[in-house]
Amino acid sequence: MRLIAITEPYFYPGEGADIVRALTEGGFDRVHIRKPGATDAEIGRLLDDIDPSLYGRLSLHDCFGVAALRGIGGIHLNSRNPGTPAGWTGIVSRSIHSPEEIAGVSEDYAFLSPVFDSISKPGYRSRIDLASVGPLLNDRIYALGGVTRDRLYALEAAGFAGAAMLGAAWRATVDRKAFRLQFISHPGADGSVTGGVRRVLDGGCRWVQLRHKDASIDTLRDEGRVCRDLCSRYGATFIIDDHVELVRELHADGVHLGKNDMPVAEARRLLGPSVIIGATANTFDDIVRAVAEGADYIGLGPYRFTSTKANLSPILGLEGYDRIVGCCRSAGISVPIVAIGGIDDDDIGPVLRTGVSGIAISSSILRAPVPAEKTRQILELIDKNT
Ligand code: TZP
Ligand code: MG
Repeated sequence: MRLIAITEPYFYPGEGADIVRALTEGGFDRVHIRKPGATDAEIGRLLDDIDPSLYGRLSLHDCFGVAALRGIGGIHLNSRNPGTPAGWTGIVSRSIHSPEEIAGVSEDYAFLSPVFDSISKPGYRSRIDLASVGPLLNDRIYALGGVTRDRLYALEAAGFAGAAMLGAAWRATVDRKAFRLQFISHPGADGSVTGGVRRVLDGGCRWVQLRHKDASIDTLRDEGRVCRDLCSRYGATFIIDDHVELVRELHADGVHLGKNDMPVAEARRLLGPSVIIGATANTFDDIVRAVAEGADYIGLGPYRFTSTKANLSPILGLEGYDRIVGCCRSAGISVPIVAIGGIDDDDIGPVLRTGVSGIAISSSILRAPVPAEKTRQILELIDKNT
């Protein structure tokens, strides 16, 4: 089964190195550089960061002149660039969107999409039936749309010659088990957040968000270093609240952004696809927007009133979660959602039954006499209810 990676539509720092890694260590046979609206100079700068010995394994979706000039192996035809340029002797591929189009493919290969509901285009649902497409397929048809590594076997069995991945090729994977309990830090009596982090990790929590609202950047940097070390030791996911500028420096796994923080799309372009970006939402529309901008998970809340956060959005309650999670399901949005805000033991079962994937907690853990023990109990409650 041949494997192709398609780039994210935007440029980001370090992308050339990611493409090299995909071709040399990631198991990909080819990389398609798809950058709608990019200039020749922008594509040229990306190519400068890639060893020319790999150029034969690249295809360009735009700037075909650059492909000819730089000795790129392939071009991919699309509505922006529908024709093969005169004199082109390299590989040619294109996209098709229904099994009926397979017979008309005369190019070297074609992507048939969407074979699954798309990861990168929320709401782009599949209408292709894997069980019946087999007899129509030939050795030039690659599956595209919602492809992940754990779906490759099914695609091979269906008769596809290969598969193309976009989102799954580059994006961070949210550890679903770790996601089920997220600790939101809050300063203790000593003014520091790190004591609480130590205790929840000891209790088995494997997802920590460093949140310290009034701390200076220097304090955050110091606390962040401690949290990074602790999370690495316990194999926990480490997320920084608000501070996009600290993510690279502290080697955090991700950042959590609220409505008054840097927009998700802007953070995505600065940080690239492999950093987890979480977004706060209070409505279904917030979720749609955040996912379209590239959020990997959603913090949906508040569940009820809490003094941990100032300027709370309207309280959602169980009814709010029911309604919003239902809207996500109907729209084909499968991004993991964590419920947040004043959640206590008795809420865990009912909140999880609305369909959210995790629970984020601060005060009910920190106020417990033994926070590590409380963490263990909450994890047990979560596991009993999922
Ligand atoms: N966002 C919405 S509520 C909240 C945040 C950060 C605080 C959650 O803490 P607690 O103490 O569990 O309500
Ligand atoms: Mg914030």
